[in-house]
Amino acid sequence: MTTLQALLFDVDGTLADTERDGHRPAFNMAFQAAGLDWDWDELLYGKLLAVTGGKERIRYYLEKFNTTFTKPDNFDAFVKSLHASKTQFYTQLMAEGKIPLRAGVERLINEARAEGMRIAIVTTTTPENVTALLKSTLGANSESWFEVIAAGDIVPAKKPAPDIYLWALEKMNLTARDAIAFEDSLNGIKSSAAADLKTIITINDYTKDDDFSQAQLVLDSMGEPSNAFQVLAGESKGHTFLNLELVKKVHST
Ligand code: XBP
Ligand code: MG
Repeated sequence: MTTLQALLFDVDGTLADTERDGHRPAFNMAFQAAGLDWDWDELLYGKLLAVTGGKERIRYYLEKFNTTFTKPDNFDAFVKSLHASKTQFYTQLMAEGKIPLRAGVERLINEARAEGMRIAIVTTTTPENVTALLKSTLGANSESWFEVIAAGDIVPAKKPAPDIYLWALEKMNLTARDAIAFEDSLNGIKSSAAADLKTIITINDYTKDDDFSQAQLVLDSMGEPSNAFQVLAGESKGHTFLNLELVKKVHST
């Protein structure tokens, strides 16, 4: 049996519910600032989440949901600048500290650090967004707790491709058997499973109906000692919240 050496955390939806109240409003603020009348409401945003990556999502919106928009000649530059503006609005929103970490996330990260477990971030979001979220929730130096921050355009093929997980594993000099992934979405589990990683899912409103049959354990949240998780699939082995002991048990099954 291989010993668990590292925890690989997705960000959006897993560490915090950033999509509905962070990314979505930031996109809308950028659209408004650019004089565009586009408005991504909660329902539409759920459909747009089929595509990961903000620039990719803007293109997908125009291909599938706003087909009458006349694209400017310099379309690539237009998307890039619109997305850069969205990143600015998003990091401002994070700095205001309105988005907390999900239940159990800080506790599990602290436990992992106390035990000397290696931790990393593996996400499709822009690196600045990760920095902003970590600073506002875990403190100014928290970014340094993570050995690798694999984010954004580091690999051209974003989740559901396995590339970002494979990149992080290579950087850490680990094989998939040495680590476990934490995800919240179909694109996330597709990516981690294709990288051969065992995966624990914590669902959210946008992902609760996704197919998580490739996951080892599916929970409504990581839970807390005073606030038990709900097990949606897999075995919680007598535990009522996700701690390192349960993570290790899941990894070894
Ligand atoms: C989240 C994403 C990201 C964010 C937007 O993926 O798909 O694209 O929605 O961020 P994950 P950017 O759950 O893997 O973190 O606009 O910076 O791309
Ligand atoms: Mg996610």
